[in-house]
Amino acid sequence: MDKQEINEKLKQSIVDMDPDLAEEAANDAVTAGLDPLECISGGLSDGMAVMSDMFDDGEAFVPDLMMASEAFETAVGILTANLSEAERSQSSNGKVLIMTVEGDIHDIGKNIVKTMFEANNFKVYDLGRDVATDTVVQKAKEYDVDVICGSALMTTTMASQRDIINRLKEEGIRDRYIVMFGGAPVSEKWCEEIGADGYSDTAAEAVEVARKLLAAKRGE
Ligand code: B12
Repeated sequence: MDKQEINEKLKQSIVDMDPDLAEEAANDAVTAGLDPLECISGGLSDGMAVMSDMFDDGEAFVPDLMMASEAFETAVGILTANLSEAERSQSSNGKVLIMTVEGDIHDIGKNIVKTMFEANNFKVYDLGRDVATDTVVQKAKEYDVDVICGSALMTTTMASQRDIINRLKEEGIRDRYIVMFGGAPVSEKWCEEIGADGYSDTAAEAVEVARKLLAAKRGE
């Protein structure tokens, strides 16, 4: 099987909501020595984009999405288990705190962003999903992170992103951190409006944005 066929199989496993097929396709990718990150941001994400459109058009429903997510996570688990130790978190580039914000349980995109940071030698602290704003601020201080990354997938929970900024300001520690937000409904304009430092609509670009902001902050 060549790269294109394997990516097509990964995509199909999401559209078919089939964790077994996802496992098989991920193992094919590992055997073929494909770049795990390309498989995640390519085949698997393409499949999730199809499911998103079907959901928006009323052709797929919440249980379908949960099965598709399970297939997605199964494949990501196999693909990332194959990343070398060096590719996983050495903390050499900086420390990142990541979470899905309060009130929001969507974590597929957040997990992809996390994987990209880990693969680029950032130490990542993942707080999970539906994380209280208080917890975000407390953990940022505890782990002394450089970057805070918050994901929101619903227009309603974008407000929790603003809450994070406001809480940091209230505590007088806003300037200590680079704060970046993302998620499907989030835009550059929204990030500017609430006073965040960075935005990206893809996981790969998120790492680049963080790198640039960190370099500027460190005066490099
Ligand atoms: C999958 C899904 C689910 C799954 C989530 C499974 C999981 N473990 O995440 C399940 C079935 C559980 C679910 C539940 C619900 N969902 Co839902 N769900 C989706 C769906 C179809 C896809 C989201 C997704 O995973 N996309 C794929 C990922 C890869 O994309 P992404 O998250 O955008 O991430 C990329 C970028 O945005 C960026 N990025 C992401 N995060 C970050 C963070 C930073 C810092 C940066 C820089 C970048 C970045 O990088 C990522 C990779 O490139 C969307 C539809 C859509 N159009 O988005 C609806 C959607 C988000 N859901 C929606 C709703 C309403 C719900 C429910 C309330 C449904 C219900 N009635 O129960 C619940 C939510 C409950 C809650 N409190 O959160 C609505 C939200 C509407 C709104 N108000 O805005 C949407 C938009 C569907 C719709 N059109 O109505 N959902």
